[in-house]
This record gives sequence, structure tokens and C-alpha cells, in this order.
Amino acid sequence: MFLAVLYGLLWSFQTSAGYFPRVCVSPKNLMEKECCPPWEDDGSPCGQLSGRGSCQNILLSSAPPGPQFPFTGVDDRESWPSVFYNRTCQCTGNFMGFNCGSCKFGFGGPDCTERRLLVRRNIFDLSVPEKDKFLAYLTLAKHTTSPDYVIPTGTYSQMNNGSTPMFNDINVYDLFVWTHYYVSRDALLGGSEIWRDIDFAHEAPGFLPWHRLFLLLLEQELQKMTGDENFTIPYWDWRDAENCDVCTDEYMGGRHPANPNLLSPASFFSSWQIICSRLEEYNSRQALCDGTPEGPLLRNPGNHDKARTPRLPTSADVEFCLNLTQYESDSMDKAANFSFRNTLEGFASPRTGIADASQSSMHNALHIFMNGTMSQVQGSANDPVFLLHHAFVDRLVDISL
Ligand code: KOJ
Ligand code: ZN
Repeated sequence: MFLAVLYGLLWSFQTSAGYFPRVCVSPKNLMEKECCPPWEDDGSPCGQLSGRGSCQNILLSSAPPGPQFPFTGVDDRESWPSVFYNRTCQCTGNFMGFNCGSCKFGFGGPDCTERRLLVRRNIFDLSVPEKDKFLAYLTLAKHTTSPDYVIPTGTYSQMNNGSTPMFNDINVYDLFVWTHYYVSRDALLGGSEIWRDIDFAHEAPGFLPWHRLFLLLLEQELQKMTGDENFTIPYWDWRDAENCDVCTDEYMGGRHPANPNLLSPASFFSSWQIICSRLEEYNSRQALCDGTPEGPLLRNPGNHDKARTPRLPTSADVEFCLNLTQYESDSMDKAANFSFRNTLEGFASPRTGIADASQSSMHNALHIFMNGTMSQVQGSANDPVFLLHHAFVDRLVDISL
């Protein structure tokens, strides 16, 4: 029922990833504001010789600033990516990607015309080898430098409008952690001024399509990294859960015997380092998270603020959300009532549909419940439980369509 709305939003958020193709960050690219790299197989920009796409001016629909952000021309994320580039590849048919070298989701084959149906599964329905393969892919992603992408470590103005590029390598997993940080980070206004009340991926209609695209892009990177083109992210069905069933050493990591905030030394993720968690430090330096390791993953499921989040979502809560008939409503923010998006995101009660700032329900409840790295928006994707959680949220969106 929400299909048209969702695909409209998905299209409009398609370019707001934040990271950069490695081949487009030279001073020449940035000064000319053009990112139309060759497709490897025919050497022509955007695979033009093979009819895959062509280099085109970016057309912007002018969006007036809303009350969330009373500024223009100060944040690189506005009208992404036009601050950095005004010409990029426009791909034809089912081709996609910065050089039109990949296929749209759900398509494969040399011409991207073959339908590919991939199914995400409940993590508890995977066989032990399938589950271990998933965990091994995540470990490999954490140890593999992204071949295609780099992250900006400064703003456009800090790069002197492109003449002194500031970019870092990053591993395939952290590229996604960083992206979630970048889209939700505070705005650096220059001097010591910060604007905190901004987020391009939460508390508004874009929440569900943005996270859908986010998972699809990570899935695609993991498929490329492993050569396993059938890989999908499993989901955790948390309906009626009383605790974190996936928080065992066989799955996403049990609790450390000596420190309840840490993962057990026997878990797959106890040696992982998080990034993008020191938000006040970045703000005080007017700097971006640059991907430097910042310490271990923190998680203390169940020892959270019980007044804010008395329980995890129930089957009845999920049914209530799925019975809401409006994708979005009135204010289109976290104060929206009877909105499918706002109720599923967790700012409105899953019993009444009325916004309630004192409670974190549904999707938000899971983040609060994990009581650690997962609970702070900008760094939450550091914890791979994020993937299982959002894969289930995305499943609910799919059911609602
Ligand atoms: C982390 C997130 C999120 C919400 C919360 C808590 O990523 O979306 O924490 O409300
Ligand atoms: Zn998020």
C-alpha cells in the first residue's frame, strides 16, 4: 500500500551515501566537480561505449530549507553531492553505480537483465555453517580495505574547496558505520558553532527507505568482497523477546564475565574496535570522524532505562503498526501521530499511534535496550546487531507494502 511513496523516497535518497569513489578524489576531479570514471571493461566514462550510461549534469529539485535546518550553503550534505560534484554518471536500463559498472538491486547477468531473487532469512533458521559463514564475512569485511571507496575526513571548506583533498582509506564494514555517522552527525557551522538538531536519516519519512538502501549497499559490498552473489543479511525477529537472544558467543557475542558492558572474550566481535563515537570531541574540533579506532564495542543488554523502554516490542505492537494506513502523517517528524513510519521508528506508542517523547518504542526500543554502542545514533552501526535489527525492520516494511 505504501509502495509508491517508498519508491519515490528511495529514488530521492539514492545519492546521499556520503562516501566517495576512490577514483574521484583527485584535486582535478574536485576542482572540475566531475565524477564520471571509466567502466573497467570498456575504458569509457560511465561505460558509455557499451551503452551503460553517460556523464550528465546533476539536476536538483530546489528544496527550501525546513525548520529543522534554518541555514543554506553551510552543510556539505545539502543537495548531495552537488557541493563536491555537478557532473556524475547517469546510468541507463538496469545499470547502476558510480561508473555504471554494477546492476540495480535484484538484477544480474552481463546486461543486468536477469532477475535475481534474494531472500533474507531468520538468523535462527540458518544452519551452523551458514551462520558461521555470515560471521566470517563480517570479520573479513572488518579486515578488508574498501577497494572502491574512501571517506572524506574534512569538509569541503576544510579541503579549500577541493584543492587539498582530505580522504582516508576505510575497511568495508566501517565504511557503513561511518556512513550512518555522516548522515546523522551534527552540522559544523564554522568557528565554535554547531547545529545539533539535524539528521538526514531519522525522525522523518526518509527513515525507512534510507535504511533499506543502507542495508542493500552493504549487502552488495559483501557480495563483491566474497564473490558470493547470493549473500543476504539475516534478521533477528525480536517480537516478544525478553532478552537479547542473539547475544551468545555462537551468534553476536555474549556478555563478558568480568565487565557487563563488554563482549565475552570468546565472542567473534570482542576484538572489534568502534569508530565515530566521540561526538563532542569532533564538535569541539569542528572535525569529522576520520575512522580512527576508538575502543571496544559496548553492549549491556537489558540494563537500560526501563522508564523510557519498559519492554521490547510485542507481536501485538507489530500488528498495530502494520494496521496503520498512512505511511506518514501531519508533521512528518517525530511528533507525527498515526504514522506508520513514526510508530515503527518508535517515537509514537504502538498501542495508540500517538507520539510520546517520554518513550522509546519499536525500532528505538531495541537500540535503547542494547545499552551501549547501539544506543547512540551516530555510532550505532558499529555493533553488528544493528544489521540483524534493521533487517527485521526492513522485513516489516516489506510486509506493509
Ligand atoms: C540509535 C539509533 C537510533 C535510535 C536510537 C535510540 O541508531 O536510530 O539509538 O533512540
Ligand atoms: Zn539509523
